[in-house]
Amino acid sequence: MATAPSSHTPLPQLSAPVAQWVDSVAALTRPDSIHWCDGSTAEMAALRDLLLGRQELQALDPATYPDCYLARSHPSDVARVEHLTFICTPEQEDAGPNNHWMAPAEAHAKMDALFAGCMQGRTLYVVPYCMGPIDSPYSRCGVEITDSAYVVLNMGIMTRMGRAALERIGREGSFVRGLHSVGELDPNRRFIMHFPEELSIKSFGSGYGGNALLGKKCHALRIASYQARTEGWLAEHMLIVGLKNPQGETHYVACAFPSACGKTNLAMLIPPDTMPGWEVFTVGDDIAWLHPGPDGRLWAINPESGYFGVAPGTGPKTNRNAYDMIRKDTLFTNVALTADNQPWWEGIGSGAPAIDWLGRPFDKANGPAAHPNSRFTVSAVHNPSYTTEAENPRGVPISALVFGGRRRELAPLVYQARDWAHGVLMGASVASETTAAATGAVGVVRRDPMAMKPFCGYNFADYWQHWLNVGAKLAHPPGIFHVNWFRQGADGKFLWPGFGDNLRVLAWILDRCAGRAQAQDTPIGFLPSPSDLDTSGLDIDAATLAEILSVKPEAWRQEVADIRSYLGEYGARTPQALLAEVATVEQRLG
Ligand code: GTP
Ligand code: SPV
Ligand code: MN
Repeated sequence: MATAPSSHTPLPQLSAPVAQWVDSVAALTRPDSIHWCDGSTAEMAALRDLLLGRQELQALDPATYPDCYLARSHPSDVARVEHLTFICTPEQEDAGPNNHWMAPAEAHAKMDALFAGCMQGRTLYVVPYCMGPIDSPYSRCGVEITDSAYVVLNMGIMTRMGRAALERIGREGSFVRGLHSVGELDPNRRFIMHFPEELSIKSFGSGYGGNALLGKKCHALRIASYQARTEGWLAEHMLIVGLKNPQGETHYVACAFPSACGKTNLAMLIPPDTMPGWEVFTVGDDIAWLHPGPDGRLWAINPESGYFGVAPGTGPKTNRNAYDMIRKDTLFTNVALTADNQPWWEGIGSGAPAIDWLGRPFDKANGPAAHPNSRFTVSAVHNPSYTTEAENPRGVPISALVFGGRRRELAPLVYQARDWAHGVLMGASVASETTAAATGAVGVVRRDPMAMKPFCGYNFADYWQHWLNVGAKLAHPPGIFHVNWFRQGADGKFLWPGFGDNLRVLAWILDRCAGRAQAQDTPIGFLPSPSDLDTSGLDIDAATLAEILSVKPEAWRQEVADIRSYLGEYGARTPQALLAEVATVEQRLG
């Protein structure tokens, strides 16, 4: 007879399948000791002290940044490594042209050779976690085995980590297996492998972010997107934000922007002074799991419980909520330091760097003081705009879905899809300049469909069909929109003020969903006229506003030709309905 788990039960007894897996991993990796994480405050403090003792963590000024710490990663290990990230399905076609692929047997052999004996002299941490509220039917659990105490600390902030997660695993039986070792941090012995059919992940050779915190991109996006397809839901690279208008109605919006393109900022924006009565509630800043509800609406949970946010650009004028939230209990990675031991990064708005992210005396000849992908890890409850709706097991109903990219040219400030299928094309067509969130060139425009290019765990063609199928199940689908905060003038300056002023665009979006706002019908979708946006008190001239709200037919004809050829790369699997949408836009452009 099954008995309810008690808080006195030793952790390994809560789930025999987890204990067996830990034994087999220990036999392969040969750690000196094994530590089952319970997620307690005392455990986190002990790990922090361990890292402080090893000088892998440094305390920041306790007067201005209490309980804040700096970690420096290996200089070659500062971002996701897309070229070393693989989807290992039996058939290469199922991973698709959007992924690097390796046959599962080959990938396991390669990884197991790297893992053999790799934890000698180290502690193996067993990290049980739950993605999503512990009591939500939409949440999914996993266990990460890692030899990095820094990873454990981060997972403790970013996920519901510890005993409660392991108890749920014990009840449910199934969990995602994530095996991680920092190895020697050698870029030539670094791989992030996903086995979606086995619900498992093997990651070796990196201790950074999305490569190493396996609950985040590896589980909650790559593995979850694969599961979501078979189960009828969506796992997306989206923030979730609630917006209460002055009339007191709250609507939730989910937005997919590529890495380092503004999700954290939009999720916690502060309304401009000229929009009194608006309130903003953050549900999530990076990942959304979306389910068609019995009421025909789309419902979203945030599987995470913290933020792993970009530090540069975070200042009191751009993102006051984030600036305030990272003043205590925050783990910083690869930021610079002031002479009085406070964290510093480009865009913080005060102070001066004394020590750069590599620990050298700052010299501007060496480039930015903080690494452009330096980050903060902080619990979501520290966000001034946090809402307990983030703990609602049902999630929140979504009124609008918004895609966006970072494009200095072409894409207007905002436009609306005519219907769901057109919106899926809009998502599939997202293009954006690459950023420092992944290693490689920065500022190169590439297609990043639904902001999922690095994160979709299967063939994009099948993914677009799945999006179409989900829409067909929704009696009340959200409106679909595209935004671009990043248009630049010839002088390289941004044409739109962005940040808090983005609420002006979100307000138009919600009014469109409510059937209240005007728009012009253009070949690419519905655009606001300048007078349709609330521009009171806005610092922008009429010509600039007209420019970012215009559609240039010749440039768009070229864009649509490029979209058609991009979709063609997916061959016969590309949904016909998507190609029909391309044909409609082509015809409207003439
Ligand atoms: P990931 O965590 O990598 O998925 O990124 P994200 O999408 O959450 O990006 P984030 O909000 O951290 O923004 C990345 C960078 O873009 C930061 O340097 C921001 O200051 C900057 N940024 C965000 N919103 C805006 C905006 O509206 N306008 C401009 N010009 N910059 C912005
Ligand atoms: C991203 O790159 O989209 C991130 C940071 O959110 S990481 O966790 O490193 O993936
Ligand atoms: Mn992200």
